[in-house]
Amino acid sequence: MIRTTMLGVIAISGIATTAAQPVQLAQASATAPSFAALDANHDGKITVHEASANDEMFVAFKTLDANRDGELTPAEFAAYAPAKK
Ligand SMILES: [Ca+2]
Ligand SMILES: [Ca+2]
Repeated sequence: MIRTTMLGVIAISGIATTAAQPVQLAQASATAPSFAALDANHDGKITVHEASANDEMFVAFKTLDANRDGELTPAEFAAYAPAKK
């Protein structure tokens, strides 16, 4: 069966490609986003919606929003210190 053989080759090459690539995704997600990067509309504040673009930021949002107005100012954002390993 030619079809079966081809599927086998694709599966094997797929595994080889995955193994050859270094793990970079975890490294990228550990990088803290900048205030400017999160402030999508550049109004000087980060809303929950803007923070949701970054999983870690979204989780930290409630803690960082010191005055609980639903927005992060640069001063509030400055308290954000993601765990570094
Ligand atoms: Ca904004
Ligand atoms: Ca706030």
